[in-house]
Amino acid sequence: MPKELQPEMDGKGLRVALVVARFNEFVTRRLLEGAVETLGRHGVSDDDIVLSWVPGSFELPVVAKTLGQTGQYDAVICLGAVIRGETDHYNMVAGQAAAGISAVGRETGVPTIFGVLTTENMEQAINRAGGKSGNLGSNAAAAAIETARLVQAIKTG
Ligand code: INI
Repeated sequence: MPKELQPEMDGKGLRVALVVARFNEFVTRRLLEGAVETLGRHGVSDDDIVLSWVPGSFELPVVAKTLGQTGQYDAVICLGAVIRGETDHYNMVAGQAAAGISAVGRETGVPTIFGVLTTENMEQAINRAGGKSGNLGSNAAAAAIETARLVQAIKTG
């Protein structure tokens, strides 16, 4: 049987950085609430969470990278809401945020979580930010804990 690495969903002692886009703040505040609630439920202390706001989702990667490079965090969670408008600005912002956040994780080695909603309209966004379709911020927090613990387990052998 293979030796399976099974990260515990225990957040105690984990240091987590949250980066949140102010654009569509009505939605992103709810993502933030979901993330903080889930981190706390899994044992992450308030004292071990830092929060940075950025203007929009496009700015998430550069701040996530700066945080990751400090070596002070076990995970960085990026939260944003990109809602399709009249122009193709949506595609640019959503695509660059996704590619940038993905690159940050690879470059820093720090789990960097994509908690950016991409929806056709505000109603869909609200549904997925604590409404009837759950809360992506909460999912992002759970992904951060699991991935951070897995990385630790791999490093410690
Ligand atoms: N930023 C978002 O987070 N969501 C959006 O829906 C959005 N739209 O549609 O424009 C958005 N634009 C701002 C962008 O993220 C940058 O802050 C801006 O372009 C300055 O670099």
